[in-house]
Amino acid sequence: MFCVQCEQTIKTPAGNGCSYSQGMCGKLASTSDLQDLLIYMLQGVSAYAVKAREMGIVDSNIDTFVPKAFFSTLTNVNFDDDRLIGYAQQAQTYREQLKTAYETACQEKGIDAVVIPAQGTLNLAASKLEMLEQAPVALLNRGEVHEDILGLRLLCLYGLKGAAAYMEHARVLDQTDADIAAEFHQIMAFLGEDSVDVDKLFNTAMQIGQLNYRVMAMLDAGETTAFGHPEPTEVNTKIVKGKAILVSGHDMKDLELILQQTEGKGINVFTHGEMLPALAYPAFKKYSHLVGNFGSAWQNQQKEFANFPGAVVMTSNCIIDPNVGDYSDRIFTRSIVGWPGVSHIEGDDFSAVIDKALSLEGFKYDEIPHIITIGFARNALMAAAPTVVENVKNGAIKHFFLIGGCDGDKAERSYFTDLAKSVPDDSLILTLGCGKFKFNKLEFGDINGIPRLLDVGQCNDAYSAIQLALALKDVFECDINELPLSLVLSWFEQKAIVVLLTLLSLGVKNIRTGPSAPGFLTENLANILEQQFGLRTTTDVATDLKAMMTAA
Ligand code: FSO
Ligand code: SF4
Repeated sequence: MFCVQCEQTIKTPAGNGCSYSQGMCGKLASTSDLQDLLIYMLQGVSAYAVKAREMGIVDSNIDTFVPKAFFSTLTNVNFDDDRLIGYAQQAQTYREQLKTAYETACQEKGIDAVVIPAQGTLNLAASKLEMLEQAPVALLNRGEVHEDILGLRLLCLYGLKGAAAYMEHARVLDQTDADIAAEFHQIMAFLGEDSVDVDKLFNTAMQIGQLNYRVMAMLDAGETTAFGHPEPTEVNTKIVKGKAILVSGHDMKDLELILQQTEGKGINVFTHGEMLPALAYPAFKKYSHLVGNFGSAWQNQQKEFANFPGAVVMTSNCIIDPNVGDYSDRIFTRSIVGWPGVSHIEGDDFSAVIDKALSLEGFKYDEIPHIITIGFARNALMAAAPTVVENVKNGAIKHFFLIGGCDGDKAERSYFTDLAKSVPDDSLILTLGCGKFKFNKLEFGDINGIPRLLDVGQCNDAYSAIQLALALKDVFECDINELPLSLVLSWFEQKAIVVLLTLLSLGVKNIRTGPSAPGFLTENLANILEQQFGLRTTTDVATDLKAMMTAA
């Protein structure tokens, strides 16, 4: 196996990456190899999707399948080998379908059809064991390759994984776009070619950032069309007596289905992790049995789910071993999520979850509520913008910090709590992603009625934060980098990588990422990114804060 895609990857002087029998996340070498094989097959599908498009052939089912299956290879998404094999086999079927359609169209027009080697021709073996024997051809560090080239390829591939995940989140809400799909296939196919062209790879990384900006806009449209615009909302973060279902991950459509199907059944529904922002959408406010948020970010789930006396639904990333907390019989996976032996729900029927929740004890008592305020996404931010501008002009607000991204296990991540606590009182903090749980239950007060902590939403709601920055830039008639705005991103996995690429592709400079640099970025690449974008890794709070305030 070779996997270096997340922040907890194994780092050694001999080279970074999980490459033994198991990754730090618990992913077995066999699962990792099957994921690489799946990616290889998907690149073959995309290569023929590009060719087919040249002949006017577009298959929307295949267009949505590729990013969805690619999503299954993100960190902490799918650990189930059988499902991964199923996706790879489906990819082969689709590839052959496109290939035949393309070749027939060429024949009809008297054109020589191009034969795509490698990913375009590999036929999957019949058994898992034989597939694993095939897998070395698909390893991400295959062949003799300079480490900087490999690093750039991985920056692109891992970034594209993040974009694929957001494409799938958008698709669930009926949002697809043929141009985005075409560009996605083109990049996917290009990455299958194992390019050694530094400029081309670098430009592709920026292209992925731009592509993702459009994907996040599409997802934003999907969410706000389906559920309305988030509005500032008070949320209880303590337990409520009664039978219970906990919904985690990013897919709010699943939350809606669960709320509809639990109505009148005497079950309370709680959000967890990245589902917290759902509580701010108008569409969910009519459900009185949606009672609040339970727990915090993904890395604490083994403790939190173990203590949750009800059923748990994992709608998307991030899942970790449910056997550790002994709740594997009451957690359910959805969509591309998978864990061997855990019940997986296809279709829209959640009765298995409901039956499980009814069979469990539920919470026996109410806790004294602890209220936090969320819901400062695009519309709410724009509504507040004139007051914010006024307060900037009269000097009450001097600085903006965006502190967000992913949360994670490492002790160094207390940096983000300390930073949020240390920013000057005359600054606002925007936050998003599950990284917010490092400080979102603390009290930050307000500046002339504007809460100092503004929870923008999920990691993909970076789109909303970007809209605010663009609006402020217009009001103050300056470059985005001249705003008194500092961005500090906590990164863990590939969604954060693509959000970073989006920000870089929009020309945002001097972003800090932490708690450590991605393992796939070599020293040379990190230097180039620092020179071109001022991108750097976090150091300590006092030093970074001083530098950020001086730069402003
Ligand atoms: Fe977190 Fe996981 Fe949203 Fe990520 S739950 S770590 S960036 O998948 O997607 O913020
Ligand atoms: Fe290692 Fe992260 Fe890959 Fe898991 S996802 S194998 S921890 S790099």
